[in-house]
Amino acid sequence: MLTVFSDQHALRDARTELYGGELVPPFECPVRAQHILERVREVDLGEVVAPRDFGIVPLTRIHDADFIRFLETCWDEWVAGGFRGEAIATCWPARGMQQQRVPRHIEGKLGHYALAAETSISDGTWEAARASVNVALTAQAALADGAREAFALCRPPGHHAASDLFGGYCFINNAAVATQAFLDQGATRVALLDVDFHHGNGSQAIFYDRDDVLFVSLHGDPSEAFPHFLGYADETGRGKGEGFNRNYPMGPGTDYSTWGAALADACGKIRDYGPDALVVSLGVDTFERDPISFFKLKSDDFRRYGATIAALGVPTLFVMEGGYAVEEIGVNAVNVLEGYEGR
Ligand code: FKS
Ligand code: ZN
Repeated sequence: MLTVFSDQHALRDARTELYGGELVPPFECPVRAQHILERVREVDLGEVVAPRDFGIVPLTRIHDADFIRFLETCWDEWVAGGFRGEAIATCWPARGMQQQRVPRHIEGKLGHYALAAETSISDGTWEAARASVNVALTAQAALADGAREAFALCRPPGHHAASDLFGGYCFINNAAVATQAFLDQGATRVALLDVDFHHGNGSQAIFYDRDDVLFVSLHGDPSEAFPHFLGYADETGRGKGEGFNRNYPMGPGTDYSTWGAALADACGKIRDYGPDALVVSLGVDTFERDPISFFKLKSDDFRRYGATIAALGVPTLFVMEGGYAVEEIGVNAVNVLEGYEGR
């Protein structure tokens, strides 16, 4: 299987994450991508290529122009504001306050566009996010050119980013942009399967009213896990999109007997939908030793579910999302891809 990877991911190297009331080194760090790439090479998964530049237009199919502009200019505005640390949102348009007006001051803008406070914006973040979405689009183009599968080794991740929101380590929704690219190139239906431990609130929100994308997500129960405010089982889509959103929230301690059964059910929905392409938001933070998650999947389980996904027989684009057990992240992510290839 082809892997697309960009060295420029390393430009996303924030010093701080707000976690447990402290500023700690971010869980979402450059070494994650390095370890995955090393494992891709170790097992000889296939060719590794650098991305092409697709420009801004494919991003504007998913994200608002003012949001893209904010990401592009945030760091410079923050520095111009005279702040010494990294750009962190500290105030929000909460209940009863104005949601529509975008403040002129950078602290107001951060609150308007942030869905959470853990994700600092730092120098190079925008450049890395651009490279990451180009990785997804280059892998998507390989499928459009006839490949049956490809691996977009994206970093930073994307599934929490909505049309005008960043956070949860995400800035541009790589999987959503790639999904839209399939549709813009003539696909009629695309399934987006999100197996990251966290609910893909951004992807869900982006496609919630639509029937040309089936969004299916397996994740930690939002009542217990980030992003906390979306991802419940009764969120099934709206209007024309009714029935085209499926959530499988699961509780602490969930192991493969439960998780695998949810995946089998999810794959049944995907099969019934009959998509032209499948995009997998691939997070391996479902692993038993992940430091910030509460599922109990073992390394071999990743291989098993790769095979389950392959049995759908649909051209498949894997887009890297989360996973923070850094030592095992390469084995776990590549196990999914090897399982998919039946090796
Ligand atoms: C734990 C707090 C969790 C943020 C978690 C973000 C997860 C990001 C991710 C992605 F794929 F986007 F990277 N704070 N007590 O793994 O979903
Ligand atoms: Zn995650």
